[in-house]
Amino acid sequence: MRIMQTIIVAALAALLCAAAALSQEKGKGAITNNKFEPKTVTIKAGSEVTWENKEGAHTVTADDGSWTSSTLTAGQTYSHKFDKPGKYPYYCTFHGGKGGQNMAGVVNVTR
Ligand SMILES: [Cu+2]
Repeated sequence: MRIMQTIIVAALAALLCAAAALSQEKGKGAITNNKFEPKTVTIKAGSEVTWENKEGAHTVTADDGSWTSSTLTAGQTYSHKFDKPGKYPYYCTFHGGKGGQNMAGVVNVTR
């Protein structure tokens, strides 16, 4: 199951089980040590990605400004649903920049 491969944080396993029970595919990302893990998350169109902030204060902000979280502190999550296939680069406004600078990642949305 491809979505399982995006999980790198054991603590999210319980959440994954809950998500797997739903018909909609979900993507997960963790925010740690001033980086997004994994840097690229691949999901199917119509799916949602949830980022969980493990430490520090960060944002998840689209390069094109079309969506953004508020400032997330440790333990907070942010979710965004992606309806159309494509590559959606994002970054942290505190530690990264547009175009993949430093603290940044990509959501790859497939059909
Ligand atoms: Cu940050």
